[in-house]
Amino acid sequence: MTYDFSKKKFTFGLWTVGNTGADPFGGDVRAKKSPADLVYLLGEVGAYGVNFHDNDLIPIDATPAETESTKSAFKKALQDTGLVVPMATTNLFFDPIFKDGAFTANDPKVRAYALQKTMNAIDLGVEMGAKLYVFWGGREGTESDATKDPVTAIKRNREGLNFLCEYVLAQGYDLRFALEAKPNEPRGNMYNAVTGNMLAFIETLDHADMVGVNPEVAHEHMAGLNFTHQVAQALEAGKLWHIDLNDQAFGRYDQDFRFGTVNLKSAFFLVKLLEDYHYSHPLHFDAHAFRTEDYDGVKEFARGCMRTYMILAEKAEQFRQDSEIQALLAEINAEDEQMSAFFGAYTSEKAAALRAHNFDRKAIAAHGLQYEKLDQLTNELLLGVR
Ligand code: GCO
Ligand code: MN
Ligand code: MN
Repeated sequence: MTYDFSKKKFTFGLWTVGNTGADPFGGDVRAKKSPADLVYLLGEVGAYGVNFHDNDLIPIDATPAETESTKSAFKKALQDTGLVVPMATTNLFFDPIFKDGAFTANDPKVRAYALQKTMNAIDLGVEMGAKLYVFWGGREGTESDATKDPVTAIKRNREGLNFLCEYVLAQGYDLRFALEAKPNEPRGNMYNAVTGNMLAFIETLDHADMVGVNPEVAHEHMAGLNFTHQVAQALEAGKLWHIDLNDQAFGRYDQDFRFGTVNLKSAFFLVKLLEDYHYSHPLHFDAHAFRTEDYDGVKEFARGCMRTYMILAEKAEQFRQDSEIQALLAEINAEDEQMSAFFGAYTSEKAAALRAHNFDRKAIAAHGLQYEKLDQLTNELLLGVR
């Protein structure tokens, strides 16, 4: 079956389809492609957009001439393919200067350099059309808490983000930020480890309204959490402005697998949530092809991410249309008029009536909820036999 990928804002980072397969145990298995060539590859598979870290596009030691020629080849590729750049970000983890973090590093020179590098990277992102700027604290953490006061780290992080929000406002850029949590890797432990931490932290910023989150499947799975619940909290708070889709077995290293590779059922509930609430921001696949693949395999990987999303979106629609499932849900969620009188805003009359009400605890508890049946119907729908 073919799918019309243009119905969704599917995006990939230059670092995702451009991943050359190196890992801590072995080197590159695919030849490095230029940013422009990666845009053409994404155009071929039917993606909507491409994201980048500053140094995915412009190497950290590029000369002004190299910078200009890379930028113009990249812009031409965008024009030729019709791809857009919805998001950009800074590489604040690769260069050795960031070995102790960026905004939270103990060395003030590193913290100042991180701000300078991010201002430049924001300019580059905006030049390419980005409307969203992601902050992933790649090395904002510790191996040992003997080395850094975690409260100081929070304050440094806040100061950095406040400074950069002001920078964006001063430039008059139409740009919002999204913070991406990760519990560990590459640091032993990272600050603001999960999306819930980020949501609480954002409310302490000077321009909280400019800052949302970019949750990633793999990161919350690494922390052993239910990703859909993390996303739901961000969504309900009006802060889900971007999402990193991939997959990851619980308890393993940072795998960055194709969306749906391992946990198809969780992926379904995630897609269902996004579709139910009409999530309309980019769907970014922050993942890469298996190390066994050549560039044909990379294209299979990219198409596979998008196909799985669309198939699961269809399944979510089928779930909504399934009369047996919907009848069960209606029964499970049925209101009780007598109880409605107790809900809503507090009044002393309500409290008094509630205190006087006699609940038949045992009869209420004796009632089976049919969740076994509902979950099995969901499985059968996913297995394609409904
Ligand atoms: C990771 C992260 C990164 C970020 C990227 C954008 O585990 O390495 O997910 O891929 O998403 O740096 O900020
Ligand atoms: Mn990741
Ligand atoms: Mn990510």
